[in-house]
Amino acid sequence: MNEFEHVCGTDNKTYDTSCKLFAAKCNLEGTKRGHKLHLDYLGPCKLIPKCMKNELVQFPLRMRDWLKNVLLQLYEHDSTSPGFLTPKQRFRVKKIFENERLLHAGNHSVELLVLDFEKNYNMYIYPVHWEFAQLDQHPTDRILSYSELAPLRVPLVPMEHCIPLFFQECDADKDKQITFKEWTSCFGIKDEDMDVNLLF
Ligand SMILES: [Ca+2]
Ligand SMILES: [Ca+2]
Repeated sequence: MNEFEHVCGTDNKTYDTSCKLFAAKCNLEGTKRGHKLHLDYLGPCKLIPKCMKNELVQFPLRMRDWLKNVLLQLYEHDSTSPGFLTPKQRFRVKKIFENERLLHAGNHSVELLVLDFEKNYNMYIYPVHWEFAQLDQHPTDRILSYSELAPLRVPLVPMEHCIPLFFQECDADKDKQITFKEWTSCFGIKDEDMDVNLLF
């Protein structure tokens, strides 16, 4: 059995493959346990350290920076072999790219990230919108369900132990879904800067 195929379920049990997990979920269909069983992260279940309050505060800062960097990388790939971004997206990222070159790329300290967010707030608006649109596809209804969040959380949880708590806190009304407004506000985007046009 390939170690890399193992997955950890939200019941904190290791399954040999994601198929086995979904088979278990199928077998439990109609039960509360089945309803609550999801793929938590890739790899066997392991002890994930508790996310501390100060780490949780830092998390959106690092996540925003990460989203921005992902977009900038796509932009660079797109410059040599087009197709990664639509012309509209390209135009938006171009502005970020030109500003970002003034900063030094790389691993920034939390203090620097806080400062950068205050100073270059506008640069972060689009990456937060972009990631929401990437995830909100099944269906596109401006709400993220647990399974829509999975592509983001599943590969990251083993490295980013604050992700589960972050999403829990993001879900301000605790209905197990993250609306567009909940998403933008947990990344520090002001209400007046929420723009549905940026989702296309
Ligand atoms: Ca959706
Ligand atoms: Ca919610």
